[in-house]
Amino acid sequence: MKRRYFIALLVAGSAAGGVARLEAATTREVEVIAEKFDYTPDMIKAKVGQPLTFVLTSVDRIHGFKMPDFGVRTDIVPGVDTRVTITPTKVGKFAYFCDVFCGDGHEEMAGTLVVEA
Ligand SMILES: [Cu+2]
Repeated sequence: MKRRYFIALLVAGSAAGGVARLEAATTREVEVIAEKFDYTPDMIKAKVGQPLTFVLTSVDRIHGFKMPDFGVRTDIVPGVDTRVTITPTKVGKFAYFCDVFCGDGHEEMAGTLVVEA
C-alpha cells in the first residue's frame, strides 16, 4: 500500500514538472554581479554538501570567474546569465577572482566563498 502511494506521488510529481522543482528546492542560487573591479557580493556563504549555483552577470564588460579549488572557470558576459554549480565537500574559505584582464584594478577583483559545516 505504501509503495503504491509513493509511485502515485512520483507520477504526479513528474507530470507537474516535479523533478525540476525538487532540484530548485535543494540547489541554492546566488546572483553575482561583476563590475570593474568588484564582485557583488564579494563574500558568499555555503554549506558542505549543498549544491550552490552561481548566476553570473556583468554590467560593463567581459570578466572572468575562477575558483581553482573547485575547478571552476568561466567568462562573465554582459547581458548573459552564466550558471556554474558546485557542491562544496570541505569546510574553509576559498577565493574566486577575475582572470580576464579588465583594466587597472583587475588584480583586486576577488571574493571569498565561506563553506560551513
Ligand atoms: Cu579582471
